[in-house]
Amino acid sequence: IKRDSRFAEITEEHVNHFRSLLGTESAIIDGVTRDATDDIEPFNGDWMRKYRGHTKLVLKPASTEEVSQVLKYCNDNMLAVVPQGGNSGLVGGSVPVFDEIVISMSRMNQIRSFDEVSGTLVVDAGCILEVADGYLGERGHIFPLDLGAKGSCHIGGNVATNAGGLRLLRYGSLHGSVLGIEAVLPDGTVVDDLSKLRKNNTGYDLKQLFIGAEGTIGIITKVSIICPQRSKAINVAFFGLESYEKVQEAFREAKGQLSEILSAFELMDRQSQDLVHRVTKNKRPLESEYPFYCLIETSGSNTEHDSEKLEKFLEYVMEKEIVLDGVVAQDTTQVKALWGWREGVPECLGHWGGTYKYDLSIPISELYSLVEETRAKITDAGLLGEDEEHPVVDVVGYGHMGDSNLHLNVATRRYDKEVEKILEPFVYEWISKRSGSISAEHGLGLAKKNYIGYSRSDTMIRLMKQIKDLYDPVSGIHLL
Ligand code: FAD
Ligand code: 2HG
Ligand code: ZN
Repeated sequence: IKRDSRFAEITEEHVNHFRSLLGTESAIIDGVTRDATDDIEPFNGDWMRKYRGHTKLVLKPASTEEVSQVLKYCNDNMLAVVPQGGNSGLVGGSVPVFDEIVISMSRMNQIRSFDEVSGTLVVDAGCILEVADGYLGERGHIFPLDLGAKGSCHIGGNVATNAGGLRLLRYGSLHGSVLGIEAVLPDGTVVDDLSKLRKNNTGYDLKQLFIGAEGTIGIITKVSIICPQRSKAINVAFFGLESYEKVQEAFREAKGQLSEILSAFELMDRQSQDLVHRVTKNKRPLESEYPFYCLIETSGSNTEHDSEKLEKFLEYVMEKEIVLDGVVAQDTTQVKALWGWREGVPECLGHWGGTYKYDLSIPISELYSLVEETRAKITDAGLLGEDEEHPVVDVVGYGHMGDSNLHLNVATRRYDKEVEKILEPFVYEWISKRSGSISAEHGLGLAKKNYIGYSRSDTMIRLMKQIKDLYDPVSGIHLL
């Protein structure tokens, strides 16, 4: 992809303007008039070490008013921007791949209000997810989203990507829990829809457009969100199973028997757990190894009731040989350790170099066969092996079984064109044939932007372009 030549190059005059606008020195990392190589570095990289940015200017506004002034000026002067939250995204959407100005939300990180009766939290977009959840924890509540990047991702970034995470099964999508949004359009207009109401059927629900828009129509500055009660009783179990058919049976039983207390049902294949083990060297949860593993979490309000339910469920699935072996965490340390085998997968996979990531949604019965087919293709091409000559370490599948969301990951020693040629468009075509989604929860970003047609019809893409044009007529259709 080429830089859009309609956009202006940044000059000293622009930088001086931003300096007068934002006031303090700490609000600007300036590589235009000064050497800021080290400071600017983190804003030009990404978590996967896959994308490289070339920004020379990072702006850190401290208020909605400042975001509005910055965007208006950039719009008037044809300066391209990219919003950046915690920069934990997995599709390259937050990286200034040309020379865009990074609008970092990191200084807008206050918790604005919390209503303990309704559970409504209002936060700035730059608030880190774990910080908000910690705050809620002290008040008996929980953030309705949890994911491995919680220590760095921002709530604004979560909403902009419509992140799914580990407990969507229980708490639903952000499209349901976000009650209001304040955002700034490219021309500086402040969209003041920071409602705290659960119900509001007065016209179009425009805030939904910003949820999952990945910053393409504006920058989210504040979010109001409904947060559930934190459960007193949390149990985590970890199982070994002999086949993907048994995994499906276990999921059906878990839904039936654990019903309202089931809060997560995660899937990991043997290959994913082997790689975690090779990196962490931690003691495995089960004595033997199995082709598949599941992690089940329950959360409820009554310890005795929950334990009884879980025990009955365990007895049943073991007796029917749906599950071959299992372990239940006995304390919070063990809960964390078991979750580590699931949450640690993305990080451990990156250990050898790079990972090709596919975040897919397809009907649950076919979910795993794509992993097997992909592994066979990579193996047949002679690309998978133990030594340096082979680019691929392994092909693994894991993910949010409860949401029919598979993460097909190909762990590699280096990003390699030959590997890529086998994976794409094969994976996208496979998904498209089954009317699935090529991006279930991570978004399009730069990685998937050209593949949207595999999951959306021409009509849907045309409607999206019309919305983009409406809110951002200057950079217009080029972003989609
Ligand atoms: P960034 O990466 O900074 O930005 C993401 C996108 O949103 C970019 O396009 C950016 O321009 C835009 N953006 C950021 N802030 C704003 C804003 N305020 N207004 C408008 N646009 C904005 N994702 C899941 O869905 N589920 C998971 O389980 C999950 N687990 C992960 C585990 C790990 C270890 C890692 C590294 C990532 C994981 N992710 C997961 C992906 C990622 O964490 C999420 O996409 C997260 O929501 C991104 O938030 P962020 O603040 O880091 O956003
Ligand atoms: C997860 O569920 C994340 O762990 C990351 O969504 C998935 O790295 C991936 O492919
Ligand atoms: Zn995920």
